[in-house]
Amino acid sequence: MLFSDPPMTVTKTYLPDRSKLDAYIDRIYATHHVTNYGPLVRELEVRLAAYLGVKHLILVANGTLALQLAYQALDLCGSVITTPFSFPATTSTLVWAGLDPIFADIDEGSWTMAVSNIEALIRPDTKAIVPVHVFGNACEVEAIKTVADRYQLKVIYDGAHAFGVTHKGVSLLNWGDISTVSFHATKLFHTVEGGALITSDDAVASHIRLLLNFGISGPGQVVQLGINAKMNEFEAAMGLAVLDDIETIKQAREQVWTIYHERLDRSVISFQVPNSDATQTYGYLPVLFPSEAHLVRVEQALNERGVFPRRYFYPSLHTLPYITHRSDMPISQAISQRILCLPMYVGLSLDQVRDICDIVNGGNRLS
Ligand code: T4K
Repeated sequence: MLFSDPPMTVTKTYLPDRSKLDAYIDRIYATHHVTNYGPLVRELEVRLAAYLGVKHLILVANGTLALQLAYQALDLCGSVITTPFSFPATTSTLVWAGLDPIFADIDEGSWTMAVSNIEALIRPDTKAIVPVHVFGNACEVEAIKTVADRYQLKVIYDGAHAFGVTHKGVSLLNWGDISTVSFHATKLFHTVEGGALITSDDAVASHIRLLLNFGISGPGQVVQLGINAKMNEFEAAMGLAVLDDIETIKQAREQVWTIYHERLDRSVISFQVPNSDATQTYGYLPVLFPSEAHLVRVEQALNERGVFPRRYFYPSLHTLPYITHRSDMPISQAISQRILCLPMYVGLSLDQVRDICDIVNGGNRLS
């Protein structure tokens, strides 16, 4: 049975071939243009927009700033309906912006926001819905649009995990007034740190471009409030080199994903129920255990063999100390306590994946 040294973690950053990365970095050395919307950032924006099939893709320094700029660009105030099952950034950015997060509990199978919970939570001051395509699983985008249109609410999708997902054949990131993505080092596609905002609205796109650069429209022209959220050229160089390899990355991850799905015992664990109208990302490998005690036993057994999965997303966000609008979220609470994300990255051998599956499957026998 496997013992992994060095330890096997939930993910491992993909690093492209050094010579390919160097070819992009040589261009930075040739011009000394290292930041402030340089040629590599521009090139990456064009290539990513084409690859993903979206109209405007605006690169920023990280996925958290992408959310903050989205709320600012849509001039949000008051309360916002969001999901309790996500990474803290989904909620913390709302609180940071002075918005009041109102949680709508998730669906038991898809782990995304249950649309049937939204309407009852809408207050006179509610301005938007912020759902998450959690682990890349597409939300019920059509039903969310119906509710949002009925109450004239904006929709901002936190698509941090939704790189490359299509819904009914078109990019999932085209849904909502704005979608955001994270290009953090732990993601399937990354720029070390980074993120992007995606929108089809020309005016919103122009507004975001001003917001991310101090509100400066040209020399001596500060036309609005802004902040520094720029991606730099070295991050773009990494992004361009990773994008060159994206099909290889996806294929390698799909192989790992397939072994997990074939080998894990569904009488021990269950998987997230995928949106049947959408494609997979192969970004994460979350599994749901029957109880937290069972999860902890398996996690310990994996740790003893040098394998370190991660409890994304725990705790449920409605329990965070800075939440003032308290409510019970029984499904998110129960699910967040029972999910473990197993190792999923390029370079993981298929034998290692099989060994991890055997340890997880043996969880019933662990005490
Ligand atoms: N919305 C959602 C739904 C999100 O999930 C996130 C971020 C955001 C918004 C905000 O986007 P960003 O502002 O981060 O762009 C990670 C990431 O930091 C975070 O981006 C991500 N979601 C979250 C789900 O996971 P940690 O705390 O798990 O990172 P860490 O350092 O423990 O790394 C996990 C494993 O990855 C390590 O055990 C080894 C490997 N690793 C990590 C790093 C940093 C590498 O191989 N190389 C590395 O450089 O948060």
